[in-house]
Amino acid sequence: MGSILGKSPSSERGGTRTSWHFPFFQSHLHVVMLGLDSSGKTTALLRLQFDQYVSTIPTLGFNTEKVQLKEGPLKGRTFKFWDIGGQDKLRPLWKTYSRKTDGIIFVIDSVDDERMEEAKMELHKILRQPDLTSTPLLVLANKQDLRNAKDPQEIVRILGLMDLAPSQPWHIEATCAVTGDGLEEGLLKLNEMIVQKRSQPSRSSLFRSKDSRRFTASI
Ligand code: G3D
Ligand code: MG
Repeated sequence: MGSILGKSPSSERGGTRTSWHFPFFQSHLHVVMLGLDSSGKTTALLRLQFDQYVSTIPTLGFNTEKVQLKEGPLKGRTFKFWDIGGQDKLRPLWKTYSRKTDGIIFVIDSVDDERMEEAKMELHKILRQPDLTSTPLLVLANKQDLRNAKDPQEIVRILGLMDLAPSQPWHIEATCAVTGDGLEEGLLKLNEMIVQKRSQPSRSSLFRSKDSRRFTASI
């Protein structure tokens, strides 16, 4: 799995990937965090914000937090995260808060076999929104610390990520929100997809073939 956010020495990161990540002088990136209840959205957000594990209570509406990364290749980059509750009665909110978002993080509980199909249905439903069909998507295959966690390749298959619109850039990252493993790597990929999307002259020229889709499974 990836390293803990903010704990990796910069030398491990190569030290050269800096300014090209930030060609747009925008104060922050707007990112919504979606996923079924208890998948680990709030834990991931608090981990990013405080660089330590913070216990959560079920999110009744949404949390919003601005997080400026202090270390690593994205040092200085600010994300404004909207962590939307995942209980079924709150899911209608997803659409509202996803409008005009720069990126979507969809968190999966990798041991929750029973609700994978439900997660798939909700993911495809939200991505069918006309303004989201080319929005960069980061899937966090969370709870990889637990025995029986499905690996990212299996989750790609179950969620039908290969069937997403060709215009949809996506990436999947294995994570443990409790330790923070994989979160930084995932955000790096999301940032890259956002930057790439913005630097393209038109949406139609982006990610035309399946070959150009983002898929890695780092554990
Ligand atoms: P949500 O915001 O998506 O609804 P939460 O989910 O962040 O509230 O997390 C739900 C539960 O999953 C919490 O446990 C939390 O500690 C746990 N959790 C989140 N991420 C991980 C992970 O990567 N690994 C493990 N083992 N547990 C995780 P409780 O017991 O407080 O309900
Ligand atoms: Mg929550």
